[in-house]
Amino acid sequence: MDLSNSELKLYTFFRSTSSARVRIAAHLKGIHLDYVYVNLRKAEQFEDKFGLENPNHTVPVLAIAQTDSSGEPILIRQSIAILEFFEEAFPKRTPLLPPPDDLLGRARVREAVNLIACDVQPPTNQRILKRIKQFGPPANMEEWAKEIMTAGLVAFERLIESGAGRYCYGDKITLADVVLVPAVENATRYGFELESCPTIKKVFDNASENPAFRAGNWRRQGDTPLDERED
Ligand SMILES: N[C@@H](CCC(=O)N[C@@H](CS)C(=O)NCC(=O)O)C(=O)O
Repeated sequence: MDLSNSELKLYTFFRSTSSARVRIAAHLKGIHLDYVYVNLRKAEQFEDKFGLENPNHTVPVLAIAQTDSSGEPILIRQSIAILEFFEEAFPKRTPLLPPPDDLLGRARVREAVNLIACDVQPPTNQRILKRIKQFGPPANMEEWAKEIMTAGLVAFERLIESGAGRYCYGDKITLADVVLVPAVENATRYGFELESCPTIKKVFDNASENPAFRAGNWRRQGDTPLDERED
């Protein structure tokens, strides 16, 4: 598949951690994305128009300005599938997985990615938190989010501590860092104490200095409201 002349559009929301993964990876790889903003605070993900792009009503969605063999527009509607697609479509641009001969390293990175993407983010997604809030006491949305995010990040710390260097796996940035950083930013809003996980803290501090992570950060997006912005 030749992407050299294809426009790539990303449906994104500034505050979305799953969108941030894709924004950061695209910056790291020098892939240009045109952003289409979907305001989750206004429930735009549930509008019919967006439902046609993603029947699952979540961001991110990558749209490639080409059609597939049946003439349908090409859309990728899961962040990890988009990240893997970038790896395979642009293998030479800042690889974000260890090299193919480091099989175990690739598995290590993927297990860290999946811990966040499969075990932490889904039960703390906006639509779940809204439901918890609706249930009311004794259910407590803030506690729910803090507990799940903290437990997941403490487990993440255990997974990476022996193999980490500057980043989650050695001294090169991988998908584990790309997925971790937005998850940490989100978890600290709910009271996760970064100091309790020293390896994550080191990785987070190192990655946060990187221009691609800064550019993909939720505070610096075109749809970040002025009062939540940072330069
Ligand atoms: N597994 C999906 C998760 C996507 C997801 O849950 N995105 C959130 C924002 S981070 C969303 O769109 N939430 C809307 C909602 O909960 O209604 C992925 O990795 O793309």
